[in-house]
Amino acid sequence: MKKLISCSLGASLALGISITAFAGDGNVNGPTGNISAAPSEVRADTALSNGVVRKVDRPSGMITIEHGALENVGMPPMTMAYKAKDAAVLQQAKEGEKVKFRLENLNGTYTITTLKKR
Ligand SMILES: [Cu+2]
Repeated sequence: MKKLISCSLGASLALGISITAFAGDGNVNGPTGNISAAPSEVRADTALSNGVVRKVDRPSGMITIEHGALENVGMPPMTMAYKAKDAAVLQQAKEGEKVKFRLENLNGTYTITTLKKR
């Protein structure tokens, strides 16, 4: 039995929903040849967001950032402390500075993976 997963619904996939288009147990007539190779809704997965560093807590590795909506993690505008991915990220952060940064949800922990002055 073959299952064909639809790849055309980028938005649904982005929400973590996989859609089984055909789950028949009959014959599937081989490759259809019309698989779209140009997803129309791919978001730049490394997009940076604007923010302002409000606080840097080096001992705990936390950076407080005031930011707008972060689409990739579904977060509305807020000021919140996030974990720095590593020492390099922590070192980039300076209180009061405007930055571009990338926040990702890594195993349930919101983590700043990239941060640079803008
Ligand atoms: Cu938040």
